[in-house]
Parts: sequence; C-alpha cells; structure tokens
Amino acid sequence: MPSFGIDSLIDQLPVDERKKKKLRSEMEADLDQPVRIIGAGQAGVGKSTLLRSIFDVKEEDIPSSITTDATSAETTEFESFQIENEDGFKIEFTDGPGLGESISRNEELIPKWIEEIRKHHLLYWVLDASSRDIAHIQRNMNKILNETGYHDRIVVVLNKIDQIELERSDRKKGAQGWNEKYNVPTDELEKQIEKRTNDIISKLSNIGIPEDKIVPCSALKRWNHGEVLDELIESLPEDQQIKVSANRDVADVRELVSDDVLEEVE
Ligand SMILES: Nc1nc2c(ncn2[C@@H]2O[C@H](COP(=O)(O)OP(=O)(O)O)[C@@H](O)[C@H]2O)c(=O)[nH]1
Ligand SMILES: [Mg+2]
Repeated sequence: MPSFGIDSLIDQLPVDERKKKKLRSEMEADLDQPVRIIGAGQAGVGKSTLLRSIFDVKEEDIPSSITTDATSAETTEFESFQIENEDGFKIEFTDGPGLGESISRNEELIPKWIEEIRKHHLLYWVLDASSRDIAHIQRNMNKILNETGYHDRIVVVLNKIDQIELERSDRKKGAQGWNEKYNVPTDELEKQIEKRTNDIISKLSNIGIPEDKIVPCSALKRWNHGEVLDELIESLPEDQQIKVSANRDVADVRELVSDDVLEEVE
C-alpha cells in the first residue's frame, strides 16, 4: 500500500464507523484510479487558466494540443492529462472541442460531449461572465444535462469577473473595477458581479441547476478560486472527494495581496 495516510484521512470524515469501513475498502480498490474531471465551455473562456489557478497544474503538464489559444485551429478531439497531488492521488483532466462556436458544429459535437462526459466524475463548465448572451449556452447545457443526468455533478464557473463592465455612472466618475492592492473587486465591480451572478442563477435554475453550483471567479486574478475548488469537491461522488482534498490549500490569501499590504500587517 502506498503511504497515503488513508486511514487518518478517513478518520477525519464526519461519518460513522460502519460507513468508514465501507469507504475504506471501496477506496483501497479504487485508490490507483484517477478522479476524472472534464471541462466544457467556449474556447478562450479560461478553462486551462482555471486549472492552473486551482490545482498544481504546470504549463508543461498540459499537452500543447490543449493549450491552443482561442484563435487557433479548432480541435475535434477530447484529450486528457493527469497530475498527481501531494497525497499521491491522481487527477485526470479532459479538455474537448469548444462548444457554442457555431450551430452546425454543435449538432455534431453535442453527442460526442455527452458520450465523453459520462466517463467522468465531474463536469465543470466555464462561462465568460463579461459576456451577456448565454441563450445558446443554456440550450447546450440543457441538452447535455438531460442526457447525462449530471445536474448535481456540474459546477458552473463564471470566469473573468474582473472584466465585467461597471455601471455607466460609476465609469463616468472614473471608478476602477479592480482593487490591485488587495486583489479584490472594488465595491462598484462587486455590485455588477452580484447582478450578473444572479442573472445567470435565474437563467440556469430554469434548466435545473441549483444556485450553489454557480460560482463567480477570476482565474487570472485568482479571486474566489478557493470557492470553485470547494464546490468541485462537494460535487464529486463521496468516495472521490478525498482524492482532491489535498488541493484544498489553494493559494494563501497572503500570496495574492500586494507586498505593501503584507508589510503593513507584519
Ligand atoms: N481578464 C481575465 N482573463 C482571463 C481569465 N481567465 C483566463 N483569462 C485569459 O483568457 C485567455 C484564454 O484562457 P485559457 O485558459 O487558455 O482559455 P481556454 O481556451 O478555455 O482554456 C488567456 O489569455 C487567459 O489569460 C480571467 O479570469 N480574467
Ligand atoms: Mg485551454
């Protein structure tokens, strides 16, 4: 047995002894298997950036075919890569062709996505929070969720919240969106994030996605990425959660604020 400290990990779970025993035997059989996570969304929404901000994924871990930028040739293939975290557990990420780029392409892609998603424990779907039109995304999501039944295995990430436009009156006053010093949104931006998030929550509740599955974040600024990870873990099947919990110590807040702030508090 590799030294995962599995017993001590299981001991920390808030379940009774019988459940722990059952979990232990299931997990030992399953230990070498990776947790499988698949990311959907249009090209350029920030899927790869998000992985790097949450997991210890290095640029070189990601196959070059996956890191293609938004303007380069469309890929039609699904591609996976694995990382191993501190506890020795494997996490496999799958990336696929961008959804929502054109209607005719969607017809062809959606069945492929459905087939592929079924092989994964969890689906995360990244939206660009700064773009307003999500009608077509909503339709794609609805089709895919109805076929896969993954309503409780999806996390919707509203990424790029740092790019949401401020209200015109605030812009006129010269307000900024991002507070660089503390690496947080300004009050003016926060207002817009809330509006946009609530709008998406109400649109996606129509297709059966619960409110807590929808998480705003900025992968680039690493704002609220901890919440994304928490929601990902919570949405995994119980016996898979432990494999990802080592990643819970995502960037310390202190890493993210500017140096003069750190000097002030020290
Ligand atoms: N402003 C901003 N840019 C982002 C954010 N996340 C990703 N990006 C940028 O968006 C571009 C596409 O990101 P990438 O992760 O490659 O998208 P992917 O095609 O979905 O994997 C890159 O230039 C990223 O730096 C974000 O939260 N805010
Ligand atoms: Mg990518």
